[in-house]
Amino acid sequence: MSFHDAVVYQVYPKSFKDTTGNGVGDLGGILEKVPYIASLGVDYVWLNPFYPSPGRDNGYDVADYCAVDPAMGTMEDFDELVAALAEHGISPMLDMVLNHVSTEHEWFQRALAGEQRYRDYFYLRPARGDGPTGQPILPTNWVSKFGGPAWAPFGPVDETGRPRGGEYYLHLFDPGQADLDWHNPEVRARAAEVINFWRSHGVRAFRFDVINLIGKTEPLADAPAGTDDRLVYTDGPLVHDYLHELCRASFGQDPDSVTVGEMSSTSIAACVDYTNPARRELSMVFNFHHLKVDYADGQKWTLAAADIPALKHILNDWALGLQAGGGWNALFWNNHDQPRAINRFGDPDRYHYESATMLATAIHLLRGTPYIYMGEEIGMTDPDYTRIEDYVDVEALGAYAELVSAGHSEADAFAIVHAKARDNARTPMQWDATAGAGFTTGTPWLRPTNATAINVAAEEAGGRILPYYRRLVELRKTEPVIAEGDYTPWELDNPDVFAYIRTLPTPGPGASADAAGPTVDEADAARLLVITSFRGHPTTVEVPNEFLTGEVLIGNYPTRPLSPVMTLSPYEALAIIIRTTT
Ligand code: TEU
Repeated sequence: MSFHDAVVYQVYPKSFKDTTGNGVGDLGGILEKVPYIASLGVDYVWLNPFYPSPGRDNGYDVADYCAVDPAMGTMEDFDELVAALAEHGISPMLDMVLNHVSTEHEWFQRALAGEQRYRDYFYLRPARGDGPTGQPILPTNWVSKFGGPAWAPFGPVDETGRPRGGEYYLHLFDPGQADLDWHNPEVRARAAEVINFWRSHGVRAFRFDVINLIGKTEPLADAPAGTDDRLVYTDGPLVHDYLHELCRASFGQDPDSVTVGEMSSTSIAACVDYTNPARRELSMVFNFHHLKVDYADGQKWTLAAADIPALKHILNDWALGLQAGGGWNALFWNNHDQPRAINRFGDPDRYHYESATMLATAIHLLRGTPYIYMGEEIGMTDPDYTRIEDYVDVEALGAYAELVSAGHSEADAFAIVHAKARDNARTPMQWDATAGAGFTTGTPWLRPTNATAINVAAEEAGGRILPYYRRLVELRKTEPVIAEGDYTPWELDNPDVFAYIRTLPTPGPGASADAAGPTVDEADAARLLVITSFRGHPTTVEVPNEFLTGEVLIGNYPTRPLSPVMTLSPYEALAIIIRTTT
């Protein structure tokens, strides 16, 4: 499949490069940096939303799906960017936020005006009576992922805060993001129209935001007491029907289309079905289970050391599960919603280079499609913010308020937000050591943190992280075992080391149902042993005898003789290949 040897670079437009001096990134800034993006060797650039938006959720509250926010530029700027990327063989991947729409979008406004056609685009429900203290019992007991109830008054409210029209609308995220009712065929048709509009601008790759929330089972029902309400509305069976319909009506008409679904709180079984090519739904999925191993009791807004054994078992289970079902995984540590992985799973203070490159090796040589989030290729870290006022994200500020109201001290609440906030990943791209980090000549919307030490210019002038990432991207294209080889675990019970073996050609049928893989040239027959230590102290790993005569394909420490039991240095990564051409 065309995307098996691809690598995706994620650009958060608001923080990538500002060309107007207003302190906010724009499309012109991305255009300016196309040569840099091309120098990474990547194939796609995922652009977070740049559409007109009130900005309550940094663009994920879309007010017009088929336009460019004037603060980001013009449609001509976008078309110019597409052409410039194409000159380097790179395709844009656009972010489709179709589970919900801004309450300032025309559709919601016309629903508020009473037009039944548009009222039917949304989940509008009456309260279910009054609770014991006289408060309204909302249509379901669901909560917003940004805090508070998931239902808000639809239209003007009376002096008690109840909607005069007696209806509430569903918003699984911010109240400014109204969930669209995908049971309505017209909503599904409008979604296809949006995608086809961007296809008409040459776009062939799409990322679908929380797309496994569009199949909410009717009638909407409470989550049983004490259970996670996400289980009630996530991964509904209708999601598969709607994705297949969307594929046929839009992106599936292009043989070179590539799609990725962001799957919140999902399962391996569901993701096999979302991504097995025979089902014509999506190309691949993001899942987040591996990024919850530093959550206490599964709760994000807590502090807990990363559980490395759990992490490697999750990576392993997902690799085996999708492989067995012929599915395909997006491989990532970082994105615009996650604190930076180098802070969560590495030690950027004592082992900056080793942590960054070990983490990269761990996923870039896995079975799946790797994503590089802007800045991780130069080892960018979380910011050294010291006050809650440094943070702006709606989710983080909501969490801080809830933590304080739940009895946490302001210092403890800040410490949790400081570790978990999405803003940590959204600080401006650090291009050089100047005051605005080369991002802006104005005042950046978020303060860069350590650009004097960590920036593109420094990496280009002799750094070791950026060259290492470029090598990993290159290897995915030059060593077919990486893109197409089967995955099997190695030393799965080693609590410190995540290791695995890739094999090409894949063993007989049944090991990997991915029948869509290309035929394999015997010259590409190989086995690859990948070893990554997730510890800041020496650890040991066994090396299978067959690899002792192998070639070290890539590693982040000076090579040394291979031995049956090796002591790994802190955050060491090592990949050994043996050519098995018969
Ligand atoms: O994120 C989905 C989501 O669940 C996020 O809340 C994210 O997983 C969480 O913050 C991690 O702790 C998508 C977008 O990526 C995010 O930026 C949007 O805020 C959200 O959907 C609503 O569109």
